[in-house]
Amino acid sequence: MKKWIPFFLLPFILAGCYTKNKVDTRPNILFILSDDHAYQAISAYGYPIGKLAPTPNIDRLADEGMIFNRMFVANSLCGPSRASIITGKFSHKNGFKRNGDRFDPDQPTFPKMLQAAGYETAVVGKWHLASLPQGFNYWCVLPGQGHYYNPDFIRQNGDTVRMQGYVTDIITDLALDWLKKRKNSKQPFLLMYQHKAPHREWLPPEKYLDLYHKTKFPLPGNLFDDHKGMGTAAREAEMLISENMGLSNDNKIDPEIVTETGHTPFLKWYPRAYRANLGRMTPDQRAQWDKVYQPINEAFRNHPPSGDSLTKWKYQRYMEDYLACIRSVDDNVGRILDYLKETGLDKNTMVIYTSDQGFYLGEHGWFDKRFMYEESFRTPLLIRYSKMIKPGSKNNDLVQNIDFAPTFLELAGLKIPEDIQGISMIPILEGKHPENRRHALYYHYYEFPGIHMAKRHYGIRTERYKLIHFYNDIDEWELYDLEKDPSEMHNVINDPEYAEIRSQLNHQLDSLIRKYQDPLEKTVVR
Ligand code: SGN
Ligand code: CA
Repeated sequence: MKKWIPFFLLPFILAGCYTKNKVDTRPNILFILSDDHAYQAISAYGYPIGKLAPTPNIDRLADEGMIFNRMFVANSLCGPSRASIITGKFSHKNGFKRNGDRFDPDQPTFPKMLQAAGYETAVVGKWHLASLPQGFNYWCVLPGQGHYYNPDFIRQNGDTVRMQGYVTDIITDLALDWLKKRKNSKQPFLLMYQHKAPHREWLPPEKYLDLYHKTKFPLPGNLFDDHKGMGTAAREAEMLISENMGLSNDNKIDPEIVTETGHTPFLKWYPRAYRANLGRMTPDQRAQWDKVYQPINEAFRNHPPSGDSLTKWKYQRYMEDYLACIRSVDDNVGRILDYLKETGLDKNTMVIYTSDQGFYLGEHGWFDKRFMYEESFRTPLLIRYSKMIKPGSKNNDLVQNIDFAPTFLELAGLKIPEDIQGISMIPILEGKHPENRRHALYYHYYEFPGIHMAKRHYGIRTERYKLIHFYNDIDEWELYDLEKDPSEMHNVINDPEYAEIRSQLNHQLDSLIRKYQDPLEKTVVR
């Protein structure tokens, strides 16, 4: 039977064909997410480490765009942070509170909304949300944390395949291949280019294994902090370089030498992890590894450091490997930025560089993250988009990772759904100082008990102060005056001089809890 198209529908059908053939000039979005990249380790931020281990390609985004000095996360942990980024919501709203939870992939996310509105979307690299990606035309992701050497990837057809090479290079190859394949596409794109590096256990690529072995990294002033000025949560956390960092898995000393020199692995699985990491290497990769690490092992065996010298030695080893991983991220970011330039895509692409949280590089004696203290709560953010952002801009507004979703939706000309909790950064990017900007940040961390034993807490950070409540197996409040005490060494919660401030902050915190509708399940013990 012949089907007749009703006459009144014809204009709509013709308009549909027309828009299909027309180039959609809305901006592209290249979202670069690294894992555990501390702002202290990006040279554009100007910290001493950045001078010794520069990141020239990431810095290009600061020179040509905007660098944010006050970018924070909603929950300083990988999975939760990624869930907040794609939903624009706090963990209690998107349901992903701890690593190990499963992200409900049926809920709305900004990639889904962009895809539905005509964007071509892709994600490559670390995903870490347990469920598989939705809302992407193309994806290829690492299972869980992924591996540095010869990593496995889950492909869209459901296969898991092992790819030979170094994870940061491979993720970049996948991103570039996708960009090249869609070269003649008329649609704008969203590419989420997400690195595993520089996540623990910091395995650098072959060519950078000894890159920083001759560099002496300055010790943070509070490397030997006893946390007496802080609180129980800081004292009981298991993230000390001195005690909880593994000589084998983290510092790359053979487990037999660890035992021989009178040390014990802090956790039973550390030697296993060391062997598993090395066990993935090809004979050639392994030979290059041994060439660099055997002399370090020998030196350790012959003159094993102890006490504070051991802590300093571990810190130095940690920085060498961590920063060498970052060097490779930076090189690969350079490859992508060069491609954008060569093809002219740079003009119509917003490029974002950020990390899933901050990281301790020895501050308070720690590695890892989780806490609402500055180094883990704050994360790097650099954005370049020449049509909107004045080159060389520096921003001090309080922004948070729940702000990405509304920013990208607004950029694409879409309506921001009412239930998104973030605020679009577009006015800030345009150089405005908008009235509705954030004056206080809310934070909530849940993963306790668990690895590193950082207790549950929530709190508020204003321009100057931070009030934190640690709960569940304790009930303790901490207050820091960030202007007088930027390193957060002195909890002034019981100082009568701060009584008035404390009650004001309490009040403000209550209103944030109400505003964001956090049910605060204080009684949950897992
Ligand atoms: C692993 C790490 C931990 C880290 C968590 C979470 N150990 O368990 O040190 O805190 O991931 O990191 S490792 O030796 O196995 O790497 S997150 O970035 O995924 O949240
Ligand atoms: Ca992380």
